[in-house]
Amino acid sequence: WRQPIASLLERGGVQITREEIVRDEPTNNVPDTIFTKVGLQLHRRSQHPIGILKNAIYEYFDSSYGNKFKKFEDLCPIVSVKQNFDDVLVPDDHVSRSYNDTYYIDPQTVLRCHTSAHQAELLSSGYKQFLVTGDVYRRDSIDSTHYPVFHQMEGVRVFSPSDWESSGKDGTTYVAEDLKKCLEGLAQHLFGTVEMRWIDTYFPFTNPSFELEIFFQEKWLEVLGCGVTEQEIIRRSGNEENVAWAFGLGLERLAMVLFDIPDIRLFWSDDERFTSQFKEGQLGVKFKPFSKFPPCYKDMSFWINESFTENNLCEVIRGIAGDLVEEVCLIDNFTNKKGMTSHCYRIAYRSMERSLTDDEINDLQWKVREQVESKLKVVLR
Ligand code: FA5
Ligand code: MG
Repeated sequence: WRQPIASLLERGGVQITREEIVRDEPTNNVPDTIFTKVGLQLHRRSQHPIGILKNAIYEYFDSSYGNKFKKFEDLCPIVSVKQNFDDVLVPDDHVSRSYNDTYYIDPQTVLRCHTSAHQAELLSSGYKQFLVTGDVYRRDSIDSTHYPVFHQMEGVRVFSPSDWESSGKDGTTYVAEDLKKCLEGLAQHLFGTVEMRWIDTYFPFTNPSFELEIFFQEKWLEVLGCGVTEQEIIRRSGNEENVAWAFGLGLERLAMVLFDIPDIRLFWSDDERFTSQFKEGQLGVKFKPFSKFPPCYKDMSFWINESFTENNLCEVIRGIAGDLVEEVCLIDNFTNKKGMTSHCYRIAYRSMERSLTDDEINDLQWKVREQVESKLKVVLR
């Protein structure tokens, strides 16, 4: 199932041609490494940790809300800028709209960067409780918990005045409390007990907004964002008097905690030593690493220019090394008297499946140096 696609992509109900995504036009920034992931729909594989987790979350919602949540898991990941940003009130100058953060197919069309892209339309269609699961795409840095393609589940629940009136609370307070109760219940359903905390945050489409973090491998890991839906979104959907909550879960992050999966790249592995460890419906199984091959570190320093960004660097490296790159980390940064800024990055190469030879890594690093220089127009030191 990981065969690169020649020209037509027809999997999991998504039918897209390569030309539709990787277009030869200046505004298109979708590389082949991303195109080959479109349509794979890990969330619809019942033996894959992402699919197992999705089903466990469905189970929680079905049993807590008597099957009232309508489920969508096959909405096309190619959406308009309007759906992805405008409809959820993302301001015109918000960083997430930039070509540095989002994959653009053309100036009006993107690979969705969150499942929130479907919120407004579903609300306008009259759905009051729904879950949207899907693959989402982001230009991002490289480490064990970030990947340019990952999966989210969006949940939305709309309340009408009769739901909160008798509580003596205002709609927003009531709905925010219900949201936290719902997600704490979900965490308990999935984990039993787990160390977690709420953080106040900002999203353009919710107010108030929160993030949930879970303690994992000695660090706090952000697993979801949520909040009370901005009233403007509700108003536009024609339910002025109602109040709603919404959340967006990062399924890989939750699955990492749940199954003890140490690196996000593993979700894309078709190595049987990974895939055979997971069974449909089995939630508690802890992943047993079948290898921990030593990483190999390579440093590179260069003078940056105005257009340099870390996301561009990471994409060049990913384009050459694919999933053999584990982490890209800025380890030194200084500006000289002439005002030139130098960055030194440490690249960690490591395969999840086998040991890499020195020759192989040197060859990768050589190509990385070449392309970083030619594509990013930086000056190697
Ligand atoms: C959002 O995407 C919001 N749309 C979530 C939301 C929905 C908020 C509805 C309010 C209401 P954020 O960018 O924080 O928020 O991403 C949500 C989750 O996706 C994160 O908590 C994290 O678990 C996961 N995530 C984000 N970036 C990556 C990445 N590069 N790799 C893997 N998981 C990621
Ligand atoms: Mg976040």
